[in-house]
Order: sequence, then C-alpha cells, then structure tokens
Amino acid sequence: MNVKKFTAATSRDALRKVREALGPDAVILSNRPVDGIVEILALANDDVASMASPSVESGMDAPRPSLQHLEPVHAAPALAPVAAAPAPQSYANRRAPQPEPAFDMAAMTAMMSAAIAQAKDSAASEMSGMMNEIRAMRGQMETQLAELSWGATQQREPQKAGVLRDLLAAGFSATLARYLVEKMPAGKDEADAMRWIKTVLQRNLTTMADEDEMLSKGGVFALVGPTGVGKTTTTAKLAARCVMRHGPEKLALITTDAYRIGGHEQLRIYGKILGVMVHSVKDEADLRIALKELRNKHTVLIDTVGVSQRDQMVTQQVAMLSETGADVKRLLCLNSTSTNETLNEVVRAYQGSGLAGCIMTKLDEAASIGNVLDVVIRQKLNLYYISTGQRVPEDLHLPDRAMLVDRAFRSSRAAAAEISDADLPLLMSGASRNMNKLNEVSFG
Ligand SMILES: Nc1nc2c(ncn2[C@@H]2O[C@H](COP(=O)(O)OP(=O)(O)OP(=O)(O)O)[C@@H](O)[C@H]2O)c(=O)[nH]1
Ligand SMILES: [Mg+2]
Repeated sequence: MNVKKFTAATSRDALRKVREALGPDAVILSNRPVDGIVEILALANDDVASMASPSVESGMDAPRPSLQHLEPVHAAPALAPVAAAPAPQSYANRRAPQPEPAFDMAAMTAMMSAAIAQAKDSAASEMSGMMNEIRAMRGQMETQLAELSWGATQQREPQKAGVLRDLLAAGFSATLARYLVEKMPAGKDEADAMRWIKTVLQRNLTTMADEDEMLSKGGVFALVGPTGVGKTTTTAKLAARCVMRHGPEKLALITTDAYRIGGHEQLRIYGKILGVMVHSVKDEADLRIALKELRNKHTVLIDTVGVSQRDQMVTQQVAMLSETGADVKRLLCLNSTSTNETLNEVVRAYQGSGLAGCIMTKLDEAASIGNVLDVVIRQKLNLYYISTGQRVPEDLHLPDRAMLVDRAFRSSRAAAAEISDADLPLLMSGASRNMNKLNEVSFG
C-alpha cells in the first residue's frame, strides 16, 4: 500500500498532481491546509484493493500514523491474501464469519476515521476562511458603493462637494461631514449651503447656558483628562473666577497629585496667591474625608493627576471620584491640538457613568478646531469653557458657539484647497459605517 502525499498552493493544483500521479480513480484520504498550503493524502485505486490483502507494502511514502498505532489486538500472523479486490465497505461486510486479517480491518477503520477527522477539520477551517472572505467582500462593496454614490453626488450637486471639502479641511470627521451634507436641503448655492451647515453645527454644540450655572450654584468639580492637557492651569483659572465672585473663604482646592514629586506644588502656589487652602489627597478614603470636611464650602475644585486615556488607572480614577459620597461633577479637559481619533478615545476612557461637561484647552495652539468641535458635538458634551493660553486667569473664556464654528472654517481655506474633487469619494467611503450613530444631530 502506498499512501502518497501531495502538496500545492491550492486544492485544485494538489488534486491535479494526484490525478497525474495516481490516475483519475485515486482515493483521497485527506485534504487539509497546512502552513498556508494544501496537503492531500491519496491512494491509487489499486492500492485500496490491495489493502484488503495482507501484502502490506513496507515502504509507505507518506506518514501512516494510523498503522503505527494499530497493532492487532491479538497478534495476527495469518494475513491471508484476499482474492478479489473489494471496496472497503464490501470488505467490512464480508468480515464475519471467516476470521479475517484483523490488522487490515483495523488499519482501514483507523485510516477512515483519521481521514474523516481531517476532513472535518479542513471543512471547519474552509468555512471560517470563507466567512472571512465574505466579510472582506462586504466591506469592499460598501466602500465601492459609497464611492460611487459620492461620485454621483459630486456631479449632480457640485456645491455639496465644496461644502464637504470645507468640513473635512476644518478637521470635522468624514462621518459627521457626510451626514450633514446628505441632510442638507437641495438647491442651495455654496454660500447658502455653508450658512446652513454652520447653523446646524452651532445648534448641536451644547454650551453652559451661562456662567452662573457653575459659579453661582457652586458644587464639587473635578478636572480630569490625559497628562499635560491643562488641568492644573484651568483649575487655577477657575479658582480665580470663584474668588473674584465669592471671596477666598467660599472656595477649597483639592489635588490628587500626591505621588509625583512636586506634583501638588503648582496648585499650592496658585492657592497661596489666591488665599485659598489646598488639600492634598492620596486615595479614595482621603478624598472622602476631605470632601466631608469641606462640605460647607460653596465650591470645591479638584485638580486630578493626569492619566493617559490608554492607562487602566483611568477607570480607577473615575471610580474614585464617583464613590466619594458627594456629587462630584467631572469636567474633561480636551486638548484642541489632538486628533479627532485621540479625542474620541479620551472621551470613551473618561466617560464613566457620565461627564458633567468638558473644557477645550490650548485653542490658541490648534491649527484647526473642527476635530475638537466634532467630538463635543458627536459625544454631546456640555462645553463649559474654552482655554486660549497659559495666563491665569485671563485665558479662560465662556464658549461662543458662533465664534467657535466660524473659527473652525476660517483657518481651513488653505487645507481645503489641498483636497481635490477626485479624493472626495474615497474620503467619504470610510464614513458610511458610522452613520447610524449620528441620528440625533438635530436640523430643525
Ligand atoms: N498654549 C496654551 N498652553 C496651555 C493652556 N493650558 C495649559 N497650558 C500649558 O500646558 C502646560 C501643561 O499644563 P498643566 O496645567 O500643568 O497640565 P495638567 O493637565 O495639569 O498636566 P498634568 O498634571 O501633568 O497631567 C503648561 O505649560 C501650561 O501653561 C492653553 O490653553 N494654551
Ligand atoms: Mg496638573
């Protein structure tokens, strides 16, 4: 008996090799992918016949695991030849009552089960390969359909393409840009279209109604966010605003920056200048005690230690601020110079059970601000303040929605010129998959 192994890049090639070597009646024992190629174990039809006979050939080219495990239960020296060359099934049927050579029967059964097991394996892996291919094809089709549909829009309504280019150049995400342009009523010229877009963006930008919401009402506010986004500086700016309105006694400052060398010093200096006590806490228990002691203060501002949004410490920090027994409102500092993707990641990481709002920082350093406005709009964050520089307290302002939206488009003219009409379908095609998240943007 001569089990032969055939390998090729594809099943088809491997089968061709089998046919060439063993003829069209070859019996395939197994067919499976191995290390990226296809491996087929096959027998010539004549060999199948000879399996029934005891004249087991000594030289098997291919591995024959089954045979090696298959010593007959009772040693069977009598491997009598079988005259006819029956198919395996008929051989099995003929087994009793004549004592048949146990070796061959066992070998045959084992070969068959090994072949079946391999066939099952390869069917499963082929199925999962097929599913992956179907998924990839679906993705490609979606992309191409989106490209086609954008190509058509561009020809039909060229002013939409212009608006789209401006939105992308301003830093808005392709998803939001596409959504807005698709919802835009037809028949507007480009200036009209832009006005409509700006109005919709403004309407969907939520800002603190007026400063009284924070300063008059008071409460406990924690500034959170990744490292270096301006939490301490913004805390000092807010503290100065509180002191100007209510005097230093009504305010307390807490820093959770207890373990970095000199971590709390920065805030302590601001506290000294303003005449406000700064409390330093190192853990949740500390914070609980401090907030209990300070419950009579009109406003408590907590400056937290910066944690990367990719660090699992964020979760601990969110938990620490949520379980103090007091109502701690978390304000997320968003660095306007970060990319849209990074800012989305930051919001996701810091969201916890809900943010009270956000503060845009480093607006003065940002070349475009559509990226940060996009995140605030899509994540429906309440924008409390904008920070436009390092000076305490001057560089903190209440957000002006019209000004912010105007500013987003003002600096983007040069960038818009760099996006060609031919690029638009491609840029938009990736946006199609996230569209369903946007159905709450209001246009009325
Ligand atoms: N240009 C500019 N710089 C800012 C602004 N806000 C803060 N900075 C500067 O950014 C740097 C970092 O500010 P911090 O307030 O220390 O930032 P932080 O978030 O407290 O940093 P960590 O505590 O290390 O996480 C400082 O040099 C600030 O002066 C801003 O709005 N514009
Ligand atoms: Mg700090």
